[in-house]
Amino acid sequence: GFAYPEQLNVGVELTDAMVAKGFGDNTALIGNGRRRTYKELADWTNRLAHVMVENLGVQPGNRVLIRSANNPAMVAVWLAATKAGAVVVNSMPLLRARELSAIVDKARIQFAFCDTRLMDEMAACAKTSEFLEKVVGFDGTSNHDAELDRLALEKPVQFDAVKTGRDDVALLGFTSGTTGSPKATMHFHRDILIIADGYAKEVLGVTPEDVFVGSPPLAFTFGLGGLAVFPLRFGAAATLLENASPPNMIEIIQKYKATVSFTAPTAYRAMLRAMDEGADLSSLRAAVSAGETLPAPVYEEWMQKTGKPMLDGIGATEMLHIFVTNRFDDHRPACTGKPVTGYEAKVIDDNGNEVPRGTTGRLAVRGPIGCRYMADDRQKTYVLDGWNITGDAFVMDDDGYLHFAARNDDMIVSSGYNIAGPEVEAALLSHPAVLECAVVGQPDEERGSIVEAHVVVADDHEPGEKLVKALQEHVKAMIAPYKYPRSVKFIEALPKTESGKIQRFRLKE
Ligand code: 3SK
Repeated sequence: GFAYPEQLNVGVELTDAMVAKGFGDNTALIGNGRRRTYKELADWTNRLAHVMVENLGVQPGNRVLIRSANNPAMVAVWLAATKAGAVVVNSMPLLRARELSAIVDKARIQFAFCDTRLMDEMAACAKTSEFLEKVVGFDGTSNHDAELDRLALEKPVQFDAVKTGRDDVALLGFTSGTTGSPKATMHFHRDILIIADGYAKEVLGVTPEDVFVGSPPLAFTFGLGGLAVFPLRFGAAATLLENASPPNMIEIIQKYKATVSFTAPTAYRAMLRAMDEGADLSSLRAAVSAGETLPAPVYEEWMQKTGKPMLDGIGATEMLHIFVTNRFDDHRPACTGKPVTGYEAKVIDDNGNEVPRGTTGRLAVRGPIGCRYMADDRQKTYVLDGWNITGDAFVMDDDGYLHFAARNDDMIVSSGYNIAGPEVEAALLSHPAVLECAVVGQPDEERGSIVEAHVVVADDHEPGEKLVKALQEHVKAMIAPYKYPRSVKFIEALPKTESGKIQRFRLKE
């Protein structure tokens, strides 16, 4: 098991405690062309925490939203708010006002810290919110040219962090689920250390010499773990990229000799092609793949080119991070591996009974971190008898290895983004030309899946290329642009059951 003191503040553990352990001069964060040591990060976060408490009135337990792309300032603001005892929601930079409002309302957010470059949608959300009290800008480029930064420069570099308990909630991880309405999952201070002391230590063997790189947003717990918690827990360095397109990642890997990468198969494919063109990615000692299934050819080509396995893993926002994974010395193609030490896994049928090996069923896991939905009925069906019933269908082979079969719900995973089909449908339905619609995921070589909309056109509108473009633009304007349907098909009527339920599976055929 994991033993942590009763009083624990993860913000302190990842900064001041690292300085006390002798890592003060190690590089902690690299971003916006600058390096920050652990000592600089500790000082920075302490100054910010002073502002949050003294100038803004943040109290322990207050809910705080952070809106930013991945950059060192976002990490510093997260750690500072945690030191101030706040409960933090990290949000994605592409979210629009209506998506932000859903999060703000669900979590009753009182304070928002927003990269000044992303203020428009935040301000639009604040205008209508009954919960938000203060929206304060910070400078994501780390030039200290915003309100939060300017106030921080006046503050001392020591801060008496709030004495949170190890079982106090530190973080809310948002997941849109199948309905598109956001659900918050609560994570304690200790949970954030467990993912590092469990998975990152056991499977990756992180050392202070490591340099991390990757693409998932810090707003997604996959990214927060892989690009902030894991490096900072072990005195390693994290490179943070606002634009983590494959070419940018490849450049950073070569420039900083990155050793551990966290991304999805789409980006690994691009890295393999770059290697063909002469890119030297030999500094990478660990390549973690999650968010989409890892196709066997990508795993095999990586193995052949680097001599090392790509580490496929599966996690969930509900469980904070990866709970089933391949390992350097224990891995197979088209296989997600075995539970992380401390976790158990089984495959069950709809009645909760374990199915025979070789049979597809729902993956259920239990271990040191469990799902806690905030005020959501789904808790009753997600956690049964201490087992967390994930939304994924798996097969366990005769040797106990787990193989992904399908997602049980309507989530579409495209280039590592989780997109709830019903949310895209709602956006489409608000266009006057759409009478009815259904959105499904279609397999795609590049992106794993793409969003495909099947649309029944209203009488007075003409189906055609012009309408496809108009619908795509409409969705991009309503919700985060990455959710737009890349494929739009017009049909006479949607396939439905006798009781009127749309049969989405028939649209996939
Ligand atoms: O597998 C995933 O989608 C996931 C979700 C949250 C955290 C970590 C991972 C790998």
